[in-house]
This record gives sequence, structure tokens and C-alpha cells, in this order.
Amino acid sequence: VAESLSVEAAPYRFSFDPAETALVLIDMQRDFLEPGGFGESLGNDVEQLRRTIAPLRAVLDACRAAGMTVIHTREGHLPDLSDCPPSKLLRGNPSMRIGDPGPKGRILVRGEEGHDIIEELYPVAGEPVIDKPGKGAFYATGFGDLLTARGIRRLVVTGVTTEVCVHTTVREANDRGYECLVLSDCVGSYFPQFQQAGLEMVAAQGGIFGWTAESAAFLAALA
Ligand code: C5J
Repeated sequence: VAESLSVEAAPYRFSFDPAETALVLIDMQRDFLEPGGFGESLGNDVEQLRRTIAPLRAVLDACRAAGMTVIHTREGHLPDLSDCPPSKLLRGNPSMRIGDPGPKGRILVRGEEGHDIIEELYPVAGEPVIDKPGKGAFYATGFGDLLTARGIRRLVVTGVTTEVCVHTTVREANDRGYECLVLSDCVGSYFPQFQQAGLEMVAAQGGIFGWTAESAAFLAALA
């Protein structure tokens, strides 16, 4: 198997063949990232997530130019919420619930403005968009079949939030035999302490879930 490129990473170098590697952008949705969106309305500082946009845009451009598979995900639900378990709907007794009218349409409902991907990273024709009801990209989606069909063995993982949907997806992927490189400046958390610990957890214990690297190291490998 060709493993032509190698990235300076933790806990050690990550080798990959671009033809068998997908860039995955997790949940870069308006409601999580934009001022005035659902995330901010819950009291979160969206700047903690927005700092990922510029480096991720550079990575996206480089992966597109290299002809790599690029896959986007969105967290959200059917308009009738039949795919939203009551536990998710009710947990925390939130003032605004999934499906309620929010600042950018019904919260986390497919087809609504806030549910869609931010303009800066919008998918282009041919890039699959995986709509997922859960935190992980594999649960109740066609993500796994898509990776198999394309012969993908490694994932370069980016998006938000580090400790929730990024972590869940990396853990699910790791259990399925995929090798994951998480780009540390292209993933974001509303909580700085979770950002740091979330990244350390991935690469701890010899890379228990995968690898971490700065986007600059990944771009240098791809150049
Ligand atoms: C994501 C969340 N995308 N934090 N969702 O991480 O609820």
C-alpha cells in the first residue's frame, strides 16, 4: 500500500497516501459558528470556534487541489424530529430546544439556514455532505459505506466541537480501523480547557485514538 506522504505529528509521524485519505469537516454550521446563531444564544463565545475558519480554508483548498476526497458533516434532524431521541431533546431543560424557532430558523433542523454550512467552507459540487442525527459521523448515516466505497483508510479530521462531535467521530473511526489525524488549529471548542485536553487525549498513550498535528505541518507534507 502506498504511503507516500508523512506529517510531523504527535505522538509520531503520520504517513498517508492522499488517494486513500479523506478530509472530513465536522459540523462547520452557521448555528455553531456565526454571531447571532444558536451557539452564541446559549452564551458561548463563537470566536473560540471561528479561529478555525482561516486555517481550515487553507487545508480545504490544498486538499481540493490535491484531488483528495472531501466530506462534510452536519448535525441536525428531520423536520418532524422523529430522528431525535427524547433524551437529546429534553436534556438540560434548555430554554431553546431542537426544533424551536431560533435566530436562524428552526434549531438543528435540516433545511434551515442555521443548520447549513458556513459560506467560507461551503461544499462544492461532488463533495458529499453527511447529515447526522448524533454526535458521531457513523451513527445512522451512510458515512461508513461512503468511506468503504471510496477505498478510504485514513481521515484528516477538522471541525467543531473538539470534545463532542470531533472526538465521537474519531473514536468511532478508530474502532472501525481508520487512522485519524486531527488538525489542532482546525478543530475548536467553546471551552479552552476542553480544547487542550481533547487534543491531548487523542495522541496520548502512543496515539490511543490517533494523531494530532498543526495544519502547517499537514500543508507542508501535501505541498
Ligand atoms: C458538535 C455539539 N458538533 N457540541 N455539536 O460538536 O453539540
